[in-house]
Amino acid sequence: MAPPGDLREWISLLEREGELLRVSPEVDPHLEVTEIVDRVVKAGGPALLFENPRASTHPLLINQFGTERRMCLAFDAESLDEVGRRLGDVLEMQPPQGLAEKVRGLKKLKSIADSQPKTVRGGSAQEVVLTGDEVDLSALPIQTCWPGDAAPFITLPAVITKDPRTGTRNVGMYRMQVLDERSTAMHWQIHKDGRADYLLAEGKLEVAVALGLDPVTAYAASAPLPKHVDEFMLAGFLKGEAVELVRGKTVDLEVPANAEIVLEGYIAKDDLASEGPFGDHTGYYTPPELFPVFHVEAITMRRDAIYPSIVVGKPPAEDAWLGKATERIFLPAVRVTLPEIVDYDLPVAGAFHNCVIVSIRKAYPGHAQKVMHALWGLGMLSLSKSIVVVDEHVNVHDYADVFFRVTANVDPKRDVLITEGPLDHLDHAPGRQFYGGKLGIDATHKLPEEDARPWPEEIVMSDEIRELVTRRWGDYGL
Ligand SMILES: Cc1cc2nc3c(=O)[nH]c(=O)nc-3n(C[C@H](O)[C@H](O)[C@H](O)COP(=O)(O)O)c2cc1C
Ligand SMILES: [Mn+2]
Repeated sequence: MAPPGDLREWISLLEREGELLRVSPEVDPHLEVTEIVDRVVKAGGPALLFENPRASTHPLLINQFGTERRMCLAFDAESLDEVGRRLGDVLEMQPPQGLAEKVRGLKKLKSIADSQPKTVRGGSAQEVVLTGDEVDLSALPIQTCWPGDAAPFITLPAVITKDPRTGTRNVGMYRMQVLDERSTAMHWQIHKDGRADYLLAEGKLEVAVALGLDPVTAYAASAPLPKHVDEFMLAGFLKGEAVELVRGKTVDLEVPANAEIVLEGYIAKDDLASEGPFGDHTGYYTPPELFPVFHVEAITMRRDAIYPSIVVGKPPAEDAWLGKATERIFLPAVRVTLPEIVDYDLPVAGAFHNCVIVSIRKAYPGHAQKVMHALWGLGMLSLSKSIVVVDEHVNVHDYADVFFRVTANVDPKRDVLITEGPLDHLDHAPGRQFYGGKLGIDATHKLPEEDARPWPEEIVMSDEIRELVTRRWGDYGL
């Protein structure tokens, strides 16, 4: 088995696994879908295929990523850590010893070579081609998610651009507010690669937006890769099969051949519109702000195209597992820089950028602070507002245990670091946008050089007694 090849295969797989329900009554993409999905997500329920969204002929797929199990099905993996290991394996490649290792090494090299996207002549994404006056975004069942939202928003797109200097592709997931039948806003936040491409462009930047992809490629659009790395390559690597691309009909960009829907067009320099409010994953509405306008010049589609959507809002929402996938998949990559990291957890309730809990093999005084500073300098983790560091044996996913360490092991005067730096674009708490305070909490055991008294021993039962009680458990009549 391999991860699903396109959205249709994914839907069939979900259906076979009892992970998808078809909803046939007419349902309104204006708010009604959100309330249904919110209840289903919070109950750990299935993906939903709304077959008759109001005022559209396109079915709407939602909650495809809403549980850990579906996320694992998407990657065809037992666990998300297994997906991370696939990546870690190639990141940690060493010169092979002996024949067996050499063969394994070659396989890994092949998997990297095969991950390069390949251009094919045609694809189902272009079965229908609409241009000029035929372009009409209102034909799609685009959701207005929350009552205070400014308009309908496309929420699960893969936005494709090229760096005007180098030609390197970028794929990112950025919400798009519908402005009229043929234009949307493009919510390129200040730290993102798509925005960098836009800022580098003189005049116009061509843009293509793919909707309705196989789940791994859709996930890859949300992955925090360095700017020069093509997200389609990551998708190919994780799928074990190259992403197939076709040339756009009206733009000099390649788009996934298997997409359900593709929007082609351009963004012109300094052509901005007020975007928002939008009820975002922070749990609050983001206020109106100027963002670039995307002019849609062509729409290509599969016949009977299915429109994909996601609702974000107060956590937990469907995007929780997209975020958790990134957390697990990128752990080995974080460890390349910081091998002392045992594990980390970005709590869903912390909207991912608000809090990182990290466990380390502490080896020297100031080690926790070193890790905090390194994380504050590492990719998108640099936006983390607070970092909690615990010792290696603490389970970072057990928030009660973490709370115990934070309260028991911390002298607030000595172990709390308050500094400042860049913050998430959407963080409403700091006095200024983009920049503000950072909190580091060192909840590790303290060394004498860190101005601590001899650290007490933690209470742990001896192995001998534990084994004895396990052995005798049946005798106690408990
Ligand atoms: C459902 C969802 C919606 C997102 N919406 C936005 C958005 O509107 N703007 C944005 O800058 N990032 C958004 N993100 C995060 C980006 O997709 C993520 O940072 C990605 O790495 C951006 O790609 P880039 O690094 O190539 O810019 C969203 C992520 C998800 C999962
Ligand atoms: Mn990128």
